[in-house]
This record gives sequence, C-alpha cells and structure tokens, in this order.
Amino acid sequence: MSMPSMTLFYSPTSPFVRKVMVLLHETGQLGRVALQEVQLSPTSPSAALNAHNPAGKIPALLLADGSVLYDSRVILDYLDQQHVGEPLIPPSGGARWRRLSLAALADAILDAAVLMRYESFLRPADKRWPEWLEAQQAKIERALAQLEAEAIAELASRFDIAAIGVACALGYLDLRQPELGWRQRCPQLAAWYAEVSQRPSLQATEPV
Ligand code: 99T
Repeated sequence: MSMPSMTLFYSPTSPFVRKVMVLLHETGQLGRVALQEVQLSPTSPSAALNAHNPAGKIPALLLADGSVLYDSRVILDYLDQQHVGEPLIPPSGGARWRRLSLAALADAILDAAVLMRYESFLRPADKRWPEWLEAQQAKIERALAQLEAEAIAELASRFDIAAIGVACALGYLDLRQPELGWRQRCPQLAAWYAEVSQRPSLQATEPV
C-alpha cells in the first residue's frame, strides 16, 4: 500500500473532522490521509496548526504540494472530487443546492453546539451568559424541527453530504449535550439516525 500523501489535522471529538473521516471511509480513501492529532481550544491554540490555518481550527488538510485546505466544507468538496465512485456532493442542478443547504443546516447545529460547549466548559463561571446559551440552543431546536418536519425522506434516500452532516451533528449532540434529549422531539430523525449509525463509517468514527 502506498504512503499517505495528505495530512489531516485531527481530533477524535471534533464533529467537523468526523465529517471528513466519514467521507474518507465512504469513498475508500482512508489510506491517502495521515492523521495529525491536535489538542486545542480557542484559548489554547496549537502553534503547529496555526502555521497552516490562521483561523486555528480543525479540520485542515495539508496536501502533497504543501498547500492547505480548510474548512470542512472545502475539504469535503476536494476529497469528493478525488474518487471514482458516485459523488457524495451532487455536481449540479437542484439536488446540489438542496443537499448543500441541508449540509449547511447540519453545520449550523454544530456551530451552535460548539459555541455552547465553549460557553459552558471553557468560559469562567462568573462570566457565563445564560441568554447566549439559550439563543444557541434555540438555533439547534429550530434546525432539528425543520429536519424532522421536512427532510426525513431526503436523508433516507441517500447517504451523501447532507446525511453525513446531519449524522455527525446528531452524534455531537449526543456527545456534548445528551441532556437536550432531542430524540423525544424528533422521533423520525431518531429512527433514521439509529439506522445510519450502523454504517461502518459512522461506527469507526464514533467519538469516545
Ligand atoms: O475555535 C477554535 O479556536 C478551535 N475550534 C475548532 O477547531 C473546532 C473544533 S470542533 N472546529 C471548528 O469550529 C471548525 C468549523 C469550520 N467552520 C469547519 O471546519 O467547518 C471541537 C468540538 C469539541 O471538541 O467539542
């Protein structure tokens, strides 16, 4: 087997990294990427990562020619163009914009959930802002309600960029905010998630 030609700045708990890992599994490209684990938060950045991504965020993908791709959306798009199977991002037409919008909604859940994580875990207790937490949680609830009401059939139709994003978002809620109890309000989403969670790509990347 040939050596990996790319390096992914990685953490096992990052849901944005997980999307990339799931796509690598689903498209048979795992062997092309070496993982470089980084421990970081906004207040304890990684100098090694900052040298490649000024935003100091993971994932970032170092290519063989020394160039670096970020963020997760760009990396997914790039890697989806590097395999010969059916693309996981529709190349054109209405399907492209719909599936990318669903993927963006999943990212919005993640953005809000990561901000909640930083607010409640990183910020000193006397500086916390409950209204901020509530506003982020409201974003998550609105997004989940829309997925439950409008997107189940679409998610079930194909495990692609939209499904990868939503699955990783739900997995992250389970990891960091199990108290949200999203399954009670979204039974169809819960049933879909229970099924896709059996996929080897999701099993292999489940955060511990
Ligand atoms: O914000 C920072 O300085 C460090 N945070 C990150 O690198 C997080 C890790 S999730 N990554 C992102 O926010 C990437 C978002 C970007 N739009 C993308 O790649 O799509 C870690 C969450 C956790 O461990 O709980």
